[in-house]
Amino acid sequence: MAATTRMSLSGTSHVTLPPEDHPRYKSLMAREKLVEAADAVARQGLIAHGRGEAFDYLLGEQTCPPAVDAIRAASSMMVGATNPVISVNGNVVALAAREVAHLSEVSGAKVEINLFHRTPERVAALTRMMGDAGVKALGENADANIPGLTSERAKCCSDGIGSADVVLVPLEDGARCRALVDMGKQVITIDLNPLSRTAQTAHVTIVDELTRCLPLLTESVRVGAVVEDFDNEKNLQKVIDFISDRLSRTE
Ligand code: PTJ
Repeated sequence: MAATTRMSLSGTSHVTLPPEDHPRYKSLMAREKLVEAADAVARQGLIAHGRGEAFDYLLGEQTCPPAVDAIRAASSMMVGATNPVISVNGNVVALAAREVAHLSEVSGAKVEINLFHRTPERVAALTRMMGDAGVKALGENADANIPGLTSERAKCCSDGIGSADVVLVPLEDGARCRALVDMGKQVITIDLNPLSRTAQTAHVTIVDELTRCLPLLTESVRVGAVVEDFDNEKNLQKVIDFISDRLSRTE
């Protein structure tokens, strides 16, 4: 099937979309979603997405066995939390607003728009997008700061991240992840790069693609998985071994 000119995802313009039988259809449509949400996604987010794509190639675009273990550990942490919060940024909302909404519903976690490149316009746009997915997200009335960070990226809500015991921060910047850990939060991240500072700093790092991982995490929360002996450092090493094995077998 050839590429077609079709109505854009938002229905506001015509764009050339990949044919549905294109081998990279899912990946190309993810790019399309980010481009469509251009006002809400930071330009830097497009670069971050490209880095993620490269790591996903190395993983074979699949949820690897260590990621399955990390998903179970993360869900156990969320189930045991008193005040869990899902922190979302531009990329996360553009790619997975519905999946976040579902996880929030099943886990009881609040959702907070929490941005690195924060502007009132972006927070408002992302709040609307989460609203369209059925979630009343926190973030617009940020009244607290994440200690150790300066400027707009420090802002958060006292009834959200400020008072959370467990925070899920997909696609997070390393300094902000470190600041959340230093606040005493239990931090879960989803990050395709097992070598990133965020991956190395969080308590549970799920090395998997966001949209592939969220439904698995939601299901694991639903069944109430209990994991008591998770070692993030060892798990990351297993991911690196998984990638190395794949690469050494590639002809
Ligand atoms: O919307 P804002 O203003 O909060 O900004 C968001 C970005 C993503 C720009 C900001 O948080 C940032 O700069 O992030 P980093 O430091 O580039 O880290 C993003 C990490 O997410 C990188 O390690 C990528 O490999 C990874 N990543 C990118 N896309 C995906 C991903 N991990 C999982 N699934 C993805 N789809």
